[in-house]
Amino acid sequence: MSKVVERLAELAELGKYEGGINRGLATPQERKARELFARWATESGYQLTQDPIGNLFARRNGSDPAAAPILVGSHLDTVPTGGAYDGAYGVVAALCALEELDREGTQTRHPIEAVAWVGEEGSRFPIGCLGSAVFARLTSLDEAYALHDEAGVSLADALASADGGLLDLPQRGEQRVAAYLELHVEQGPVLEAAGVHLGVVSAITGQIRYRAVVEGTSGHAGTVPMDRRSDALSATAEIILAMEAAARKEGGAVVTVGRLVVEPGGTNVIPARVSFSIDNRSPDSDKMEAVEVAFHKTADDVSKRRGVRVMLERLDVHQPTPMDSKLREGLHRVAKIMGQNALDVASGAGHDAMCMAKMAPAAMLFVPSIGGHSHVGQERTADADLELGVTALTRAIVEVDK
Ligand code: HGY
Ligand code: MN
Ligand code: MN
Repeated sequence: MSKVVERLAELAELGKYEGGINRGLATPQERKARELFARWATESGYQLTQDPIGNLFARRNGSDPAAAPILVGSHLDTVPTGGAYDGAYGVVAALCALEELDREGTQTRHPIEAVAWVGEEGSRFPIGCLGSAVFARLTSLDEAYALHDEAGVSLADALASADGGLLDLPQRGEQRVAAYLELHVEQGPVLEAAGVHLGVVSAITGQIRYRAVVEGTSGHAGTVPMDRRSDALSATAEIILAMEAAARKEGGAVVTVGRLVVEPGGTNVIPARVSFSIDNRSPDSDKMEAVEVAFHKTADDVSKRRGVRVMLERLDVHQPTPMDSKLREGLHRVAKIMGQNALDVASGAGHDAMCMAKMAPAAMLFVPSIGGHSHVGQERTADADLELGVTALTRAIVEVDK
């Protein structure tokens, strides 16, 4: 069994339950995953450092110590019903690529750093790509530390805790990045349908995350006549369906309400307050705008017609992010040399590469997801594709180093 397959199986045990894998940021299971990465990297002789939010960097020296490092990595955290490959694959593959360079005795000019980003999913703390956003200075450390989970625990406290916190490692000082590469499972059906084993990402879709609250009036489910109600949940339903209709009408836009809380939550009590998440995405920012406009139009309408109050808070905004064209050409050259015809594919999923592209040339490689499934326990990629991806990543590092 290859190292990449073996290590992914070991990681998949951390946070595993019948619903998939759950490794939220700064939880004991996710800390164990960071410890495992640190152990593997140390065993292979790389210098390990950590930054203040918990990102890990395993450095393989280049011939020119003054050169800025090439960073290669992905994230170790998962959504609550995660699979074994989203994020973890790119982290393990980065380490395997460095070890492959050692095995073949290839000396790069740039130092190469395998990176494990923290908090990419934004599952426990509500900002996505948190570790890479802080690293790329898009979010301040203080802002990040002040975030809190649904139990009211702040990230600062979670990172200070013994069982979920930072590891005991030297601080990463270096801030320069020559280039960023990320290998990831596609999480969609395109490569499999095309019968292609490698994808070169053209662009990462734009994404806006919000928190919305609708407030109405509670009351007895049996005695309040329908024309006297301000039912927060019925108003929310109208808003959600209006956003969905706008996304369908625009085409190429997707909107998802994945989490919704109804208060007070009694079966015979009219809902007084609904809070819910909105995940609005499109490769075209005008379309994301159109979905947000649909929210506000319907919110105004139901406020008047149903007597409810509607609030919307933007939590996280990422504009559509094109990948670096020169790096993309390099990835195509690598695929060609490997006898693989790589497909240009857009990424509907968000990635740390969105943040890294703000501070350095960034590019992504995809391998196929079986059935396109992801963010669910049955997420799966064939072992042969996992191994092919590591080879492509190793060759890509050498290509980018030139
Ligand atoms: O939500 C996303 O697209 C990513 O998996 N965090
Ligand atoms: Mn994900
Ligand atoms: Mn991911």
